Amino acid sequence: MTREDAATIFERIAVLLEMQGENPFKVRAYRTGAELVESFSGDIMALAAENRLAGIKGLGEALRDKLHEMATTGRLEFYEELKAQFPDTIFELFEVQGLGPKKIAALHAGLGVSSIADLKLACEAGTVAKLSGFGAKVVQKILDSITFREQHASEFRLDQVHALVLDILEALRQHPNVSCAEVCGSFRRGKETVHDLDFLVSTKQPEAVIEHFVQLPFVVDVIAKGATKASIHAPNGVQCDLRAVSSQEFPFALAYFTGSKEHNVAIRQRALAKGWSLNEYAFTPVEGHASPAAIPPVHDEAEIYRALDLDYIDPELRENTGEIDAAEHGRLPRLVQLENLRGVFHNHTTASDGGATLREMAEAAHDLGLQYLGIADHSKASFQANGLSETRLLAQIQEIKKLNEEYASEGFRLFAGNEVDILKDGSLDFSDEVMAQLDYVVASVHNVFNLPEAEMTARIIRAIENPHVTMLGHVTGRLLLQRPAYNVNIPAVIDAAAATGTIIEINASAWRLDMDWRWWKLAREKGVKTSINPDAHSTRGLQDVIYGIKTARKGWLTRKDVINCLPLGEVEGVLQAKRMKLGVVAK
Ligand code: DGT
Ligand code: CA
Ligand code: CA
Ligand code: ZN
Repeated sequence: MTREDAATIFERIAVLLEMQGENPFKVRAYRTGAELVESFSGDIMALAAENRLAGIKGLGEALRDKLHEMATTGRLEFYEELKAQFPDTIFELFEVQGLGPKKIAALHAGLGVSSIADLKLACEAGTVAKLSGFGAKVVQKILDSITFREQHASEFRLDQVHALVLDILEALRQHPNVSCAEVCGSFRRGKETVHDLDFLVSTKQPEAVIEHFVQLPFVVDVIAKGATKASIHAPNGVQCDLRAVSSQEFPFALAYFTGSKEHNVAIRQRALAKGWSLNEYAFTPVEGHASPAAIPPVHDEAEIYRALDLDYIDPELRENTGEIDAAEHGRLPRLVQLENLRGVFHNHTTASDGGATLREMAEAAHDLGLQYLGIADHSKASFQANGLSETRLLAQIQEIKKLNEEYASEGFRLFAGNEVDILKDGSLDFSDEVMAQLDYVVASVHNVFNLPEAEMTARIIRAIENPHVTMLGHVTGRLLLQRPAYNVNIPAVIDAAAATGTIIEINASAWRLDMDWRWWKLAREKGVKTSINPDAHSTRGLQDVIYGIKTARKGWLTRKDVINCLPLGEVEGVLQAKRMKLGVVAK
């Protein structure tokens, strides 16, 4: 059993116990256990198998025994028995907005609702609205959430496919007959969600490679299989297509299957203008063309672009939104890369709703090679996330100062910040006096999502106008495939950020990727900077920056646009710049 499986089981136990009205401390223990198992820095399942878990903080005896059982037997009797009291589909209900354990328990006990399908019928029949604690408004919210999910039923977030992509590429590359293997399609273009995954190999023995692919251990079923292509389903339901081509065809197929379709259409037009037709296999002279240009040899994708008098276009830019013109005139941006990041802001610790302590987070960041870590736990209005009071925040600042004395000799630094709630009227959850003591502030909306656009926009702009608000957190509040963005006028927010020198984050959680890549070209033109923020709630969460990098690249951003590419020694000035500009600290 993998650590992810074990963590999921702990999380589900917490949910089921909560539904049964178990004592909150017991529920919390399983939830903390799940976080811990996910983010533990050693091989926790191996330790569990050997009964060597004693002394790990946050893991009591009951959970240690359960982990041991899972690591040695591959199952957990306690969970099996608990689960047997509910239908398997019960967990879907937790993905519906507005439903928590108490409401789900009431629906289950009162109406026998145990799946999203049941819930939809019960809402439509009017029986849910009659349950105590529900009402017409709640029912409407549930129905909206179900509709939104249905509209996105065949999409996957990056966190749902990322590991699978790496596993498949490795399995393909290990095959002796494969010379090159790549992932293409929307995944290669760094889209925030994908419908299916498209793989490509070059080989002289396509049939052997196709056979290998359809027999990979995680293949659930084979949708189609031919001599040079096949499609399968992976365990989470995502479809994976594979095509096999020769090495001469590979660059053409790679370009073609990377798309986007719109980019391909525009590129083919350019080829036609030279007298060539372009498909997934080659350039060929257009039949009957008066004077087709000579076709140069092509060994890689870059040579296809070169043949068309274009600079190489990174896959993330291939959306036909101006990249071809920029490539023609040598004006493509040099896109930011993961290696450029020097630190990260917006991270949570056990002080609010994170799973790792300040020190654990700092050490994890340091181990990743980062020079600094910004802490941004929740503020007091986010009580459901154990947000900090003024007293606890000031104590955390002191704790950070002490740790920094220790880290100074290692060239590492913690920044004291906070993710301060933007209240309904746009005022902030901490006073200016308190915020002035922080190195920086991330301001975010966490409640009252249903305001009309003008009101929500005014609320956010009011927060932006506060000189202590260094950056704006997850600007639209969307949860990909689960909750739509709230109504907000993004161009107006961008203008306000530009006028005040407020940074807009790219929240790198695969659930958010907010602000969306489609807005960044505008933001960049207006001079707005970003910070790629993992919003980490565990040490492992720090790695979500890989998703944020994709969004930044898709938004045409360079390292100069991303403040956390700056080294320690320079980034401090950027954190203070807005306060200086707005005159609350001396220049
Ligand atoms: P998605 O929907 O997330 O799977 O998005 P893509 O872009 O991966 O779309 P997919 O899997 O249907 O096709 C992969 C690529 O193959 C696509 O980006 C461009 C290329 N392609 C597919 N069908 C066509 C087509 O009819 N015309 C052209 N020009 N290209 C196509
Ligand atoms: Ca695809
Ligand atoms: Ca496809
Ligand atoms: Zn937040």
